[in-house]
Amino acid sequence: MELYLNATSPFARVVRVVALEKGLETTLSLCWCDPWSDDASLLNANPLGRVPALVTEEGQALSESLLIAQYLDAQGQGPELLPRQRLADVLAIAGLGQGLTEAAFSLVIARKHQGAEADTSVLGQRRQRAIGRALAALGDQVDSGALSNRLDLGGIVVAVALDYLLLRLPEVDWTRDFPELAAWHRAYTQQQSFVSTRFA
Ligand SMILES: N[C@@H](CCC(=O)N[C@@H](CS)C(=O)NCC(=O)O)C(=O)O
Repeated sequence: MELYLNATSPFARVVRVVALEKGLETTLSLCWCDPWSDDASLLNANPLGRVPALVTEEGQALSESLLIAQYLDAQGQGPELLPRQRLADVLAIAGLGQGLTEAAFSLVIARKHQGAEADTSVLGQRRQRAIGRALAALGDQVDSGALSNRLDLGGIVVAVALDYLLLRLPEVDWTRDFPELAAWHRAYTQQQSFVSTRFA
């Protein structure tokens, strides 16, 4: 299988962590690319020009990190990352994590294209409020035990989202504001699949 990715994409990192956890890393050929330069082979795999994109052994091209994760979960070995018995719980957490990544990513990209104005724009302010609320909700999930040390897609997406905030929006000092969430994140990202896919 071919995985199109770049080194700082949180969406691609989720897919890599899932592939490692499912014992599929040796079946993946990593195709590093720059999604912003209309890379021809990426566009061939994903006309939307976004990473991650996965081309399966059968030549089917998949896009959208969570859909790719679902596919890999069904293909690989080991415990299910989307366990049927806890499906709604896992998806609820994965949705919060994915939304957090999307809000952060959209702010980062807006800054890149519009500069400081991105932060004061109506959309930028909306994204910042969304980030704050998502962090508070995740803090509550740790307190209630819903976000635990169990390895599943929810935990993976959230842990990557939090790492992305540390990388791109360090001024969002969530480790200070949510110490329990920070402790959860520290422990969760000790797993080898996170260590070996650290943002470059
Ligand atoms: N919802 C998508 C988001 C993918 C995405 O936005 N990827 C970024 C890199 S982090 C990208 O390729 N951006 C290029 C573009 O938007 O043109 C997913 O979950 O895979």
